[in-house]
Amino acid sequence: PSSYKVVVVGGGSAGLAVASTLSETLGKNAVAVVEPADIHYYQPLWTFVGSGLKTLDESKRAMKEVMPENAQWIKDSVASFSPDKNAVVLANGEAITYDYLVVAAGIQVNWGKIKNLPETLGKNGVTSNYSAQSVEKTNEFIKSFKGGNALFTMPSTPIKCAGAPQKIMYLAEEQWRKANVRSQTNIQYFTGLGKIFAIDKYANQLLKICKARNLNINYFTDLAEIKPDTKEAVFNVLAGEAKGTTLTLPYDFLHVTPPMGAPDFIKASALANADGWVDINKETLRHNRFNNVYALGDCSSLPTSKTAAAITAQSAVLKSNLLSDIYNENRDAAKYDGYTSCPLVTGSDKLILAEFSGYTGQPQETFPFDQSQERLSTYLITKEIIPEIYWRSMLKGTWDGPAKYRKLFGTN
Ligand code: FAD
Ligand code: UQ1
Repeated sequence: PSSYKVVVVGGGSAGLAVASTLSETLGKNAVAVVEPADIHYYQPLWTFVGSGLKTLDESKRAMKEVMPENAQWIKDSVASFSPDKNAVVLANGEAITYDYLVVAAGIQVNWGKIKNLPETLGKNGVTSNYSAQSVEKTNEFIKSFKGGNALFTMPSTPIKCAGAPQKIMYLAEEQWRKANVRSQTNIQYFTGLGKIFAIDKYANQLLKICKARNLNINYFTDLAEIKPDTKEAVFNVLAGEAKGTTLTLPYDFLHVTPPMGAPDFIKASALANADGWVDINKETLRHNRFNNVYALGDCSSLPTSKTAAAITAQSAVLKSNLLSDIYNENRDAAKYDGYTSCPLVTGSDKLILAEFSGYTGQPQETFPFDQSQERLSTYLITKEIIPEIYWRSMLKGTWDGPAKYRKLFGTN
């Protein structure tokens, strides 16, 4: 068929969490998922893959294995939206119509915005955990590192998992200490932003760790270019006295977090806000202009940090409001509070589990202890238990995030 009750754009973490419940509730072939990829990745595992604590295989499943049974998988990408006609146009030119649209296409990683990055990635010490193609190289380059300058970058744009650019630094530093190359290694973190982490409670702990472990932080510096011949990284200085100048540093190891942004096909559409994200109400997740359109996850305008953890709470709200539309129930009753989480791995046996609302800036911790302290328990939960929750429950539409445990533990 070319017409569906609900069309979901994207079969990533957000798309499948929503499509599973909707297709189960609405019955066979009422829901279509437009997704071009053969493989679904649990990207949060990539920090562990990059440091050799998990394998890339453990982060992937065949798309056909995770696609909900009752949903129709349309294996193509959406090229454009026609929300006035309730239609999406596929790359093959075909139009698909819907009663309701859910946009869950993720964030676009703009590799090409760093000069020479596409050509140098995966070679001579240049790597990134932000791609399935290069994440194993991170581990390879960490293991073969013999000392020198190790640089880790974080761009000034919004990114997915704002903690990931520094998590890999902590894990690399630990390995270099254990391999006795730490004393001949200079580790530098370059962030395009003015803070190490948005929420002070966690930022304060991270700053202490950086100080204790001699990790040097450079603020308002944005990677612009890689010079592979001389093994140098060029940064734009964004603030301070040197604002407008560049800074060039030699590297022996370079972990890049590329700039990211709204996907081009969304940016070019009537669904976008001025920054290119799908323009939705931050509480109801309903589009601000098209009533039968919803969005969630990394491609949305939701002003909170972009994580799979955030999607656990967002997906519950979206499904509730969309099903209320279909069944003519109380409109927009469910509301998203901005919950998000960032498990900040600081070593192979410890982690700071940041949980907070991006709307209030306040911590929203699940467990009845101070999660800003490095702990083995939260490390093991993140590495072993949350991935199981993801595959067995979140992708099946039955995990609404830890809010009910906050009630149970009395932590909310
Ligand atoms: P995605 O899961 O990226 O899925 C988007 C899907 O849309 C993809 O399958 C893609 O193929 C598809 N798509 C794209 N364009 C089109 C199109 N034109 N038409 C149709 N389909 C399209 N989150 C955490 O919660 N905790 C963590 O510890 C954590 N660590 C991370 C570490 C790394 C290194 C990375 C890269 C991410 C991490 N994240 C973490 C973030 C998390 O992976 C994302 O926030 C989450 O996957 C977002 O889900 P999504 O569905 O919005 O996007
Ligand atoms: C979570 O629910 C989730 O999704 C499955 C994540 O995605 C990777 C997370 O990182 C976190 C922290 C949560 C929250 C769950 C608990 C038990 C605190």
